Amino acid sequence: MPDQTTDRPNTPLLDQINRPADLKALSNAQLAQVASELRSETISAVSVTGGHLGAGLGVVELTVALHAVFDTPRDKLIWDVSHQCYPHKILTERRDRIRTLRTKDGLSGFTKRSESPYDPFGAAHSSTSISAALGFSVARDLGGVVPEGNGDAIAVIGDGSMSAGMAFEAMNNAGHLGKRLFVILNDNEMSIAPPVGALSSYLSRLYAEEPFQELKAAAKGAVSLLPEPFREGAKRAKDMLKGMAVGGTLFESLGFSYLGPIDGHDLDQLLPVLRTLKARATGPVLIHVLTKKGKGYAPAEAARDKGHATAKFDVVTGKQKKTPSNAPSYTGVFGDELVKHAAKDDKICAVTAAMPDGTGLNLFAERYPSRCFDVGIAEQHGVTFAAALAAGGMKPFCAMYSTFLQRGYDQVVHDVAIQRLPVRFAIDRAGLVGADGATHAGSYDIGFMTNLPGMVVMAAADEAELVHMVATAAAHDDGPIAFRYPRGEGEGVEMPDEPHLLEIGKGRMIQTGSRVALLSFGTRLGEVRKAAEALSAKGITPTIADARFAKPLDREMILDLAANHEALITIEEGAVGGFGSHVAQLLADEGVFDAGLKYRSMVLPDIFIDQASPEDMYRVAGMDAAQIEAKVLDVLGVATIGEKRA
Ligand SMILES: Cc1ncc(C[n+]2csc(CCOP(=O)(O)OP(=O)(O)O)c2C)c(N)n1
Repeated sequence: MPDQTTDRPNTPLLDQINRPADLKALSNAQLAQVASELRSETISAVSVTGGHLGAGLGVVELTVALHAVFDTPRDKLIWDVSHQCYPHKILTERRDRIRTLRTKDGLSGFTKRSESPYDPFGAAHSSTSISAALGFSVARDLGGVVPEGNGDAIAVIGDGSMSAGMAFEAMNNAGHLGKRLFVILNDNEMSIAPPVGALSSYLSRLYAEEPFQELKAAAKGAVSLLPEPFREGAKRAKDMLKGMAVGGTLFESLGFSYLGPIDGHDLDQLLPVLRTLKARATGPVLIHVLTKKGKGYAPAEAARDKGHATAKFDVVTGKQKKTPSNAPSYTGVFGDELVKHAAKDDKICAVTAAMPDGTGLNLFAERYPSRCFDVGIAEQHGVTFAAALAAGGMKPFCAMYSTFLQRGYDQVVHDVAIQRLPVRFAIDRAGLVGADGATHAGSYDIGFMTNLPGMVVMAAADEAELVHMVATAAAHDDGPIAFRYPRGEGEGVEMPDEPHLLEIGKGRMIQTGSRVALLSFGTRLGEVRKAAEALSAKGITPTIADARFAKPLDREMILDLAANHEALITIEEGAVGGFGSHVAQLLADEGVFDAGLKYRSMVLPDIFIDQASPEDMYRVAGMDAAQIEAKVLDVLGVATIGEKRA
């Protein structure tokens, strides 16, 4: 549990706000005061929990304004990605638990339906909010019934998230349906890294224009309908009309009324605009709001990523409290190795979907900018783009987190696998990831990649193995190949001087024992070794093997293990339907079970595991060393005293 006793900011007015409805009675000036206190409270909370700081600080005023004007939870406020939701959580009856954010049994770092009625739609992957808001609007108009009632739907989406295809698919549909719907484009000129692409330049052009382009109504002379700041006489009206002619045409052509850009830190602009729109809008409206990521906290404003994600920190100095690492991170090892290969082979190129730092491609981008592509939050496009890079004779590494690769799955099937194109998938954050929780768990890629004909699927057991796998992937030109590795630091193993090429579909023996064989795929190997040590103290020496490949399987090794042991246990950091399922299929097809082999498969359980430390999450999953040991004792029929059977 985070320390609850650290200095708290002085928040007299915020202390009186128990729910969003309490904001209704406050003047604009008092709301500005609430915003200021809310900012301090957010900084204070994140300093003890760590987490997403910059995005929340950027929407403090917007959060206050939305809750002051709209009637949540009847009105559905939907935060895209929802990494900016901490101020929203503080205002919506969760302030007492805000210092448990992202911890075991604490508040989620994202919006979550099961957590609060004020979170009508959960998120964590980007660009879903407009689709969700449209769904709520249509449900409302069709008479859908929910306990809180169905009012307005408001999506708040960042400029980074707006670059994804889904956002445009939703706007296209919303413009066509013409339902009353509010989309707030929170434009802070940042994604995690600076945003890329033509949309970002388009938005920059919009705010280079005069402020306050107005709704169509303004053009028709209905200026008196507008709130006070819009009635500032002829010049303002002229500017508005002038702005209208150039501003927001992209959104208007999609069927939205466009309003903006307005200063998202100025409640005197936000409140009247939102009040007017709430009173008058009939169809879909896009409100373009300019904000600053990290606003109001100097260390965040000054940081390269504007305080996107932070460890716990000291509020006064902004210094983060990071535990020193003993081994290189898997991400760093991948990034470094790829740069080495790129130096020797000018066909190697790299694709990231808005995560240059997160995937370790930043160094590659610096050294070989013409061969490194940040496609924005656009995994589907990124995968197809990589497929065509391969078809065009390049050697693309498509580096994505397991959880975000899910977005590009049809493209993996249709554009890469069916065409047997040699795209190299570097799958980061494989397995359980900790504080980001279930939405970010990399649980499914073993299953969904091994399903595909012709796909080679590897998992690194440690950072040295990752070195070999990068080399193996670079050399593999026959078809697609994927290698997965977890979040965080490696095992601290000795690193090879030179990588060597792994034979496709061949595993390696780690230790030869008897009675039971433990066949590991990926980084559970460390826990398997620990379990084996504990077992040898009990007189059982298991055989240990590292499969390296889930596809193609090392049939010879697996059948040999099966033939020479009473029991075989597979273990992997993935859901059912992955490595173990393929092994079971092989054993069944070969009639091995007919001869009585005891087979067990340790996979992630069929539940979504809430956030906690990765160690805690693996304990919940039943996959730590003690639980592996218990599984062995269980399968061999050795009684375990005082221990629950795994
Ligand atoms: C599909 C998907 N890909 C990648 C991410 C990782 N990610 C989380 S926040 C973020 C940046 C979002 O930028 P923006 O929408 O502008 O919001 P800001 O953080 O600037 O407020 C990214 C890339 C994600 N959440 N979902």
